[in-house]
Amino acid sequence: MFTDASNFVNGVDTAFAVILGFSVFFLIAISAVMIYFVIRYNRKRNPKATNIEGNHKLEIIWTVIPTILVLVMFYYGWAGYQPMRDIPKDAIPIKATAQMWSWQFEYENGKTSDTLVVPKDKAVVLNLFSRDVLHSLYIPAFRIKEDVVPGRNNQMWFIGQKEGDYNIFCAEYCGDRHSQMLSKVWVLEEGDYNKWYNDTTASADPPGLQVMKKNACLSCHSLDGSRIVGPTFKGIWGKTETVVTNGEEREIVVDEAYIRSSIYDPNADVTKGYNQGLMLTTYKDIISEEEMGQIIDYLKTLK
Ligand code: HEC
Ligand SMILES: [Cu+2]
Repeated sequence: MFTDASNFVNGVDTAFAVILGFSVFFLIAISAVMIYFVIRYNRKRNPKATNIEGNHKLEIIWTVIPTILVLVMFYYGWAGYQPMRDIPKDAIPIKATAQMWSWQFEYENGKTSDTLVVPKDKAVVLNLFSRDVLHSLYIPAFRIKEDVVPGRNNQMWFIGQKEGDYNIFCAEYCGDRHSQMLSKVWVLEEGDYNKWYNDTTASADPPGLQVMKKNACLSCHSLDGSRIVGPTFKGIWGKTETVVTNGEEREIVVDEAYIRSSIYDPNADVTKGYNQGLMLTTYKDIISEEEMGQIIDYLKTLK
């Protein structure tokens, strides 16, 4: 737990230890004094209570000492936090996109990955975007967390200092499968990183599947027949289905036009038994005509 996985571990852990230290000290000290008073001043030993009125010396002591203690805690908190806001100019920029319920990382050369791969000992800055709702990118081992807010370009940065893989969580409740919004950071030696970065061999997945993985379609639609948030894609092509259009139920056969409208205008026909409004209101700006064709070709193969 206490490793130097990133450049922020020390600062955050020091602040944590200082505050925890103060808290434990006062827990013990206050409890001890309380127990002592209960015994020393009980009715038998001290039948007549003394009424103390005003004591300037005491007032000053119990104002000044806690003020100093609080400022000490503030100092360590600030010293740990401030460097997080100070993003180095030469940091490697990576675009991090959050969407219900997956992460997507895009590099300067256009390479995309659902795992965050970074070189060891190099500053990396994540430019955070959300396609839908509030998320929060949290890497506990690195001691960093930053909200991902739609319409706002938050940033976070770090230096991975130890090779290995570390968990990424979403730390802002974002709906049904929030707890499955998981990924990893891989910190690689620079040589391995460059090899990974420059390897642009196409993935072995069919193009339609790649498009759907990239756009997190599969966090709501299964390929194996199971129901997640939306209907499964297994056997979808040519299926007869009941949909609700403007409040009216009607039967349709899943064809090209129906799939297009389900993606470009998801709320027009809502599959019976499912909630509307879960897909983005339209994928028009996200999925191109070419990609739409690839998705349709792929869905045809899912018997
Ligand atoms: C956040 C969850 C979610 C995501 C992400 C999502 N969908 Fe959906 N999708 C649904 C739900 C719920 C329905 C059923 C309600 C409706 O028709 O709007 C649906 C319906 C559909 C349908 C109609 C299915 C049928 O059997 O009638 C298609 C086709 C579809 N989605 C394709 C996609 C594609 C392609 C993507 C990725 C670009 C995607 N969806 C992303 C939740 C999602
Ligand atoms: Cu999330």
